[in-house]
Amino acid sequence: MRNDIDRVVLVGTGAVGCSFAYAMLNQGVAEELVLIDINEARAEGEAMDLNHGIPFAPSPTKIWKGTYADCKEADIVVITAGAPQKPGETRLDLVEKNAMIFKKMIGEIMDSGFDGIFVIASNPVDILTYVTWKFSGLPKERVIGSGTILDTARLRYMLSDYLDVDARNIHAYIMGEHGDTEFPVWSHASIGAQTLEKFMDAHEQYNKKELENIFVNVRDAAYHIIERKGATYYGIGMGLLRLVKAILQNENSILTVAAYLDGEYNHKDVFIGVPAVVNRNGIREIVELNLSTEEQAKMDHSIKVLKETMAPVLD
Ligand code: 6V0
Repeated sequence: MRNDIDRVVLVGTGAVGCSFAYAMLNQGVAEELVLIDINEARAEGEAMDLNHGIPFAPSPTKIWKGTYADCKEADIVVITAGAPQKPGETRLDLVEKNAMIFKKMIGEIMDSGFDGIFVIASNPVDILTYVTWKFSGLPKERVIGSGTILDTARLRYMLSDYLDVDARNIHAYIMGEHGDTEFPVWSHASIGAQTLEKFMDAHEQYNKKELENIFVNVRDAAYHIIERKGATYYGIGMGLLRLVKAILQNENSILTVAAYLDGEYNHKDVFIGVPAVVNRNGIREIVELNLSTEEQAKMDHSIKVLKETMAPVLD
């Protein structure tokens, strides 16, 4: 790591990786962006194409197709490599395929002398974040999964659309696995500083039964998008940019990311989507909400499913 120049290495220049790279260039958040992909021609082509946007960017970013040796001086390595979900396939179906890819890839990155922060987006993200932590040997604070950052964004957008309030004023989280067992934390949702419940009570056109439909649409959004266009990438690309910016600019922002639980929410030894304070050192702390009994049961279930799925790939 160097203190003067921010370098981000992106491994996986597919749809998600390039949406993130494009967002990075547009917001000028780092001086250097290195692109790595097993398909080297693709990484090279993407670097060329992105470079041609530099005259229009807010500040210059040096972008090139690199190798794992470039990770040595990286502040952050973002991983979006791997097989994507096929129609009808759950994120957990991807586990074995992507865990194998990850073990090899993390080894190569660590061999470079990398000593920064990992940001993982490949699915199943909670499990691959654990695999990254285990095989990198880095402290838990410096391995972060995108977790439910996208699901939370989807919830905020859909609530904003229903309630006709700016999504930036909707404070509501999706927690748990980034996948079928995730859950909304209605007990701590607010619109500005007012509870969601009070806000809805004050407007007779809103029906609380609609909240369940909104959550189901959030949970199943990836399936709906994949059915229509084959993949999802813009939302997560912007979510990754938000996370990387929170790290590089030492923001102490609260984001729902996959973080390592060490007793929080009554669980240990698992990475899962929880609100956490993110800064230049990675995860500063996990924000522990006082979940309702029902929400805690959903968290317990989500962790049980993750641990059961993860066990065979950790040997
Ligand atoms: P894609 O467009 O197929 O891109 C994947 C890229 O990874 C390709 O360019 C591959 O060549 C490359 N790749 C594969 N194996 C290796 C390897 N061993 N080393 C280097 N590069 C490799 O997929 P897409 O970009 O759509 O998705 C990438 C991952 O992100 C998948 O696992 C998705 O499931 C996951 N997503 C995660 C989301 C989240 O919220 N965390 C959201 C959407 C997708």
